[in-house]
Amino acid sequence: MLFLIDIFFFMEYTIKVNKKSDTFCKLKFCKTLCSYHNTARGAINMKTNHKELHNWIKEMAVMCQPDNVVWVDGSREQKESLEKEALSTGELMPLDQNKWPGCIYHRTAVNDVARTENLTYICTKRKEDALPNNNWMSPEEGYKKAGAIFKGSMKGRTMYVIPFSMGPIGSPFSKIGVELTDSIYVVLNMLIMTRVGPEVLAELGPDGEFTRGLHGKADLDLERRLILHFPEDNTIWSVGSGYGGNVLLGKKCLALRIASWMARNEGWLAEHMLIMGIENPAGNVEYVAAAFPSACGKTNLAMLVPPDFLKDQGYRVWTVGDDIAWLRIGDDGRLRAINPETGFFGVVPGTNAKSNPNALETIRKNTIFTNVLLTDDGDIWWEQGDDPPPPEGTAWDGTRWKPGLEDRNGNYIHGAHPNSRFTSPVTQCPSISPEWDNPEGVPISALIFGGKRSKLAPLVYESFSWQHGVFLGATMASERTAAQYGKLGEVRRDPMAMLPFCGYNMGDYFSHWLKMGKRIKHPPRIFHVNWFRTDENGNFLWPGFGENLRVLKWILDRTNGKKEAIKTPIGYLPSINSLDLDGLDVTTATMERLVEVKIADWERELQDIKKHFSQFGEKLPQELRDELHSLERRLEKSRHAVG
Ligand code: GTP
Ligand code: SPV
Ligand code: MN
Repeated sequence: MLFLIDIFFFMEYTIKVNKKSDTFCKLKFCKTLCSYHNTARGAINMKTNHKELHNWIKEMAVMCQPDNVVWVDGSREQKESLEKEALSTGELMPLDQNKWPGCIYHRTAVNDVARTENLTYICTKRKEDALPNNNWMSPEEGYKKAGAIFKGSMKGRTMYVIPFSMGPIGSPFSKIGVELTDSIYVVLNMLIMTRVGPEVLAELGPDGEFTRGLHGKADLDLERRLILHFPEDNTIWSVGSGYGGNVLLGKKCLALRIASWMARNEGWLAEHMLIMGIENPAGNVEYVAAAFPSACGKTNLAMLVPPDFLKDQGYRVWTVGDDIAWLRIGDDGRLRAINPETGFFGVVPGTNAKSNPNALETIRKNTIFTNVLLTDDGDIWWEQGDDPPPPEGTAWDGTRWKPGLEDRNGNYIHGAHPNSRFTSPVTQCPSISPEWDNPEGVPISALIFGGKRSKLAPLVYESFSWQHGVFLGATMASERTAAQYGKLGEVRRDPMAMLPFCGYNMGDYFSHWLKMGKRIKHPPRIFHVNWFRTDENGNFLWPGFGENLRVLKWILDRTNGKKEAIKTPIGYLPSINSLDLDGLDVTTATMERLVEVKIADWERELQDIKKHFSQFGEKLPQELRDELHSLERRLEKSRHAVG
């Protein structure tokens, strides 16, 4: 019988189940195994003789017991038929096709609207390889716990097999994954976010390395939800969720947590960074990559529209990526970056013609909208968009909604969830860079860290060296906003914006960054920005959005040795005169506050950094201790100088 199974598995998927195998199918588990060959429409080209891949799919199917196994081939026909199916079951909802051509709507379960960091684990043999920045479980326990939830969870459902590439197929940057999922919503998102199709299997060949991703919705019970990463097995198991970052396994799970592990072993960097090109009036394009924590403005910056004053001079911005960057040292001795994704999974609320016109244009067609407000005539709406609220509709949680609704405590009730998202192809973005899928990546001139700091951090400053830049990244922090739980304004350290995404011990991660710097012949300079400094009334001092280009201009001028800077204890700062502020309505007094370095505040910050560093113990690289002491000395000196 085993022999029979093997024969079947080496056959192409176009072969229909014949009479003989029909009897065979009556045997235990064989329903699943036979339908493995019984292809979906359009999956004709999905052939592979990768034995390990077949064995793994078989094993997972035996565990999850789906009724069918269907290969996803990236074809338009299959996409359309899956959409139709999901619309018929209510998994997706239609939108007015005149207003939103090619767009569909999805609502997640009410308890399933954001990544669940508390249920996300790194499962390594040794605990210290994952701590202190991750939840840890042993691989045995992880497989056992999640396995018990997966067991039989796909009965009555179809298991889709999605072979995908993160990065251009065949690029030295790229990695291949295969996601098994019982969610059509996941399939449709993956088709936008990653490269899917027979080319991926061809690239994989008979024995290529791939990330094994298993996702199952199970019963969407918060108590039975686990997002597990097994970096030693190149495996991800995600069960009990249907929300973006938990289930689109190519994104945070592979492209950051698993990839950061691979990157350390292979000598590159996998980062939570946008990538953008800035074209000057002479037509030269220079690229920067920037790491800001979730919901701190990566998508906005990546799609920046220059203010008229700079546009008229000939400045242009090119979007390469808005969330993830994979960086390698090129033959030219520069750091080069690719965006491994092919889509944007962006925050909807707050997207309007003023804040992000390019995003607005991007999401007009062929977009999946998740958890925004749905009107009865197939239109959608979100807070801080351009349109006034509709008289009524259905909110993200499925309840009836109308403007002015308040809860018992008088709080505003949202129509769209604050973390509602759009999924759109990057190619629809008006500012998409012609280099966005260059398999060699783009050369990076500057790396930028940033977060929301209402008080402390100046608008922009430059590190003294790569090592000092790593210190800036390792100590960066962001304040909790009203939308997050925890104490309002409380500072959370989020090194390199990777706290929820670094798949291994963060002390080792800092060491890896330091090592990388030594290997790059022409390293990019490292900067820190903060668009979020406020006045006493909580108003932003800096206009932000398009005007951020003025800061990027200063950054690039610095990397080209063109602008003077003022040396302060925390780094190099621009003098107000060195920033191009023409045509900008910001007073000199405000500018002075934006670049102010208050020594007393930084001394308090220093104490907090010490606490932050102490959690890494022995793993904290000596270089970062040195940087801490140097900062302490510079602050002391400066305090004495001031008197
Ligand atoms: P993730 O997709 O979760 O990783 O988020 P992101 O980093 O891409 O954040 P996004 O660009 O979606 O922005 C989040 C919020 O920051 C939005 O509410 C924006 O309005 C706000 N924001 C972005 N840029 C600026 C800025 O320059 N100034 C101010 N004041 N707010 C900004
Ligand atoms: C983030 O939270 O950083 C996101 C959204 O980009 S998710 O894909 O859910 O992680
Ligand atoms: Mn993100």
